[in-house]
Amino acid sequence: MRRRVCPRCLEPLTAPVWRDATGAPTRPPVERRGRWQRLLDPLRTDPLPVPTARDAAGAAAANVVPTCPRGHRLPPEYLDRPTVVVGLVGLTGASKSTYLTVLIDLLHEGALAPLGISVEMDEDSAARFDDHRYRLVVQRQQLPLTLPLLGEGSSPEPFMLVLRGTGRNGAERAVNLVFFDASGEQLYRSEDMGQYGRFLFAATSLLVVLSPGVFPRLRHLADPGEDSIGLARHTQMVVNLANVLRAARNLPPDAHVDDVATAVVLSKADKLGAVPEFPADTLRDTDLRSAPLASWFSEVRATSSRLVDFLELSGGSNLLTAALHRLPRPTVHAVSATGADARDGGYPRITPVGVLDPLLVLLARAGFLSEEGLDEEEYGTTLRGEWSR
Ligand SMILES: Nc1nc2c(ncn2[C@@H]2O[C@H](COP(=O)(O)OP(=O)(O)OP(=O)(O)O)[C@@H](O)[C@H]2O)c(=O)[nH]1
Ligand SMILES: [Mg+2]
Ligand SMILES: [Zn+2]
Repeated sequence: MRRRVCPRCLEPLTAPVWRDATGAPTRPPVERRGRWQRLLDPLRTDPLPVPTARDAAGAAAANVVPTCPRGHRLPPEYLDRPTVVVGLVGLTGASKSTYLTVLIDLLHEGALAPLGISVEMDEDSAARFDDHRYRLVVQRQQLPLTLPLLGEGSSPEPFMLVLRGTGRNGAERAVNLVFFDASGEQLYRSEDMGQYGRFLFAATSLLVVLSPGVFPRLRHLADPGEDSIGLARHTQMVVNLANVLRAARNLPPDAHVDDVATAVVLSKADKLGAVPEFPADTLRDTDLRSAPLASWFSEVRATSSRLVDFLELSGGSNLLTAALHRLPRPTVHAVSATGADARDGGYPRITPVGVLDPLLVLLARAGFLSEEGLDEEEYGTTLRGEWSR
């Protein structure tokens, strides 16, 4: 079972603390308790049971809400669902915020509907998200750089979503999907990762965003400031990230991490159209209506290795070696969030391509979608199974 954490302060959650309208801790407003139960209470050593939907309904009526030990309000029924914590990692200007804004917008527009999955967003996240969306998608302006955090041990405010679908047996399944988008400036030094990247300790899914302009042979595509960052710093970022993941689990530096998956996103791929070596057909949208997910996934596996070849050819061998060997279960994806370069602060249009794939893979790795097609062995077994019939 995954460790449950408060999405705001990342404190572990075993049982929520219930609070009244003034914020004072109070009892969960469950059914009336008999004298015997009250007498037995002090003898209890097991943690309080996780509240059910009925408790939550009662609580809402009584103006009592479940919170984490530090008093952060939890979304309704948060603890009833497993949580997928996605951490975005990438240096300044990599396209983390732009990609995430476009991705969440597509989710809202029903991108997962062909899989029978609906998406809701927590009220508080929705208000913050709307600001980003309005600026990028409606006004077609560049997003501002994400501000670095000040307080040590803090984390950026997450975007919290709930995905609901139907499992194989017809039962409803739901998952909390929590995204953390930090400032690239604080994702490079290992001490900063420890101080401002606490979400990385709780992350089960990683989106590592790399801009083409940072690769030596693609330097002519760099946005202002990007070419001065240097590829070695990106490699260092990947190595530090790999160390943080293992440290969070008390594992030695080269240990296998089995509960995390990584999607490496080659962002701004719209710029790569004019690069002759770029395998242009790897930049495409997954049409979930035209083919089953498993066949998209075996294609993802193939495009991923072609993209690795391309990036190695572009001078990224060291970076790719670090990412593929040290980050858990990596796949590489070509993505364009906006479809075009910004000119004078504005995009001519917003036409995203390939944005959904990395998330689909991460959701499969986290167990919310079937992983079929993603791994060679698994595909091989299916084939062998067919042949032996
Ligand atoms: N051509 C193209 N440019 C993009 C795309 N996404 C982002 N950019 C450019 O890259 C700039 C930086 O993008 P951001 O999303 O702010 O980068 P970030 O990774 O969030 O950066 P920090 O918040 O500083 O860590 C944007 O202002 C655009 O100029 C894309 O899909 N295509
Ligand atoms: Mg940003
Ligand atoms: Zn909290």
